[in-house]
Amino acid sequence: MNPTTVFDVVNPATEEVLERVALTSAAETDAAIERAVAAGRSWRTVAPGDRARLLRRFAEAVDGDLENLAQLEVRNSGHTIGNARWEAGNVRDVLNYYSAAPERLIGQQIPVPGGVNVTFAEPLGVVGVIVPWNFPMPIAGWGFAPALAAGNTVVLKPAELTPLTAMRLAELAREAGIPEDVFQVLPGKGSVVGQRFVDHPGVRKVVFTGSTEVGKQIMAGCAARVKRVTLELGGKNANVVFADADLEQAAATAPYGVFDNAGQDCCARSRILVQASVYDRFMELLEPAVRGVVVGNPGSTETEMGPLISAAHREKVTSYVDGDTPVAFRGSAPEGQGFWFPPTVVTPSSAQDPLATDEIFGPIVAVLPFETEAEAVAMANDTEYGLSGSIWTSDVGRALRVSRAVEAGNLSVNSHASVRYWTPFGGFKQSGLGRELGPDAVAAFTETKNVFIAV
Ligand code: TAP
Repeated sequence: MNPTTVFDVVNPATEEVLERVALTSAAETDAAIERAVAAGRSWRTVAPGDRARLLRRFAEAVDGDLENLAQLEVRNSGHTIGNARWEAGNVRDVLNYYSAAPERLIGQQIPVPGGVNVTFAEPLGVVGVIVPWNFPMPIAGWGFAPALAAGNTVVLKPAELTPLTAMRLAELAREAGIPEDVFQVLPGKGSVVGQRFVDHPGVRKVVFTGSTEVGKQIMAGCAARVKRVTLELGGKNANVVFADADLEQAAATAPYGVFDNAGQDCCARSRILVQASVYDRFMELLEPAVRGVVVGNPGSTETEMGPLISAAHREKVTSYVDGDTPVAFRGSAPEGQGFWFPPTVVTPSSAQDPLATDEIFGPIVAVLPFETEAEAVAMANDTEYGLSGSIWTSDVGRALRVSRAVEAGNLSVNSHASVRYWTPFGGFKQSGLGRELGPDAVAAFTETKNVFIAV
């Protein structure tokens, strides 16, 4: 096979080639988009109850294949089996949640003089979903489930490195009875397939998750065609620990707030801001928690952290830690085959250090002290990102004050969880545009049409 038309999908824990996947060309992408346009003419007319039933059947098919999908993600992405099972379950749950939408695409009757005025929630047409490698299944589902529910057809590009679960999801959709051209998965390069989603006039909306840099290019490309866009981009999220917090709990959970998925998470709490009066005690408690993170075979249920996604990505992460880096302490990581990197805690002397400002997207966390609540808020906001964050305190008033003052889309108090499919997810500032999940996500996949009938 021609090496420019296939991609070797690699297991990041073993470096073994899992599969050779054919890369979709620009011409094949255009043909798929045109088939999606044609399929949309009938998909939008499917009776709401039937569309809902098809989405529920798709959810059942995912549920029936859950263990297979999870094991596939362990091999393709190096996710721990516990996380991968949650991720496949999340696709099922999101499909079930949005299967209620087709029968609730309710418009308004607005009183006007001279006639009757009604509004309709119309589908946009073809939606292009561009998915990164860090959460291949959930991020795909957050795009395709509400889009399909609203009567759109979907073309989806998984990341080149991690296409396998998305390809399986396309098979499951077909088994569930969703017509082939209504939901198409096109493995390939961002610069080819993703770029055609942006440039092809048949695609009416692009949903992109990935780096802020590529997100800006996509937004510019979509602007040229007034194409709708939802962007979920990077983060440099703060975990703010006040002196009045339950310090044992804050320190015990901080590693999971940042090292989950080996730190390859736009919601990773990669800055821990600690009130100066408890800084030393917090670091004493954090050290055993970090050294205790179980790093290794992602297929084992004991494992808490797997490898990084690729050799190139490990090189990027490694570039942040050299002989001069103020490393406080590190956990362990296996030697030999696999793209391993140990959980690492650094203590930069300045909040402007790249360790404290860059989205490293790996298991490195910067700990910084602060004196007052106002300083904590200023430090948390001293970034162009604004995706998520945590606030640890026992004072409810402070929890609410700081939650309102931090410029981020998803905050957790005495918790690090950012994602629940019932609630909106998205970023402030350069972390994105628009919201996914929650009750309002379907509105992002419809146009409001106003119709006046003279009587
Ligand atoms: P990106 O380059 O942003 O890739 C994300 C997705 O966009 C992939 O499917 C990619 O395809 C596609 N893409 C790339 N260039 C494109 C273009 N010109 N037009 C349309 N689609 C395009 O991210 P990455 O290279 O995977 O990771 C780089 C950095 O981005 C990471 O280190 C991290 O900082 C950040 N990142 C953030 C997130 C989230 S959730 N915010 C997720 C992943 C990465 P290919 O697979 O072919 O590249």
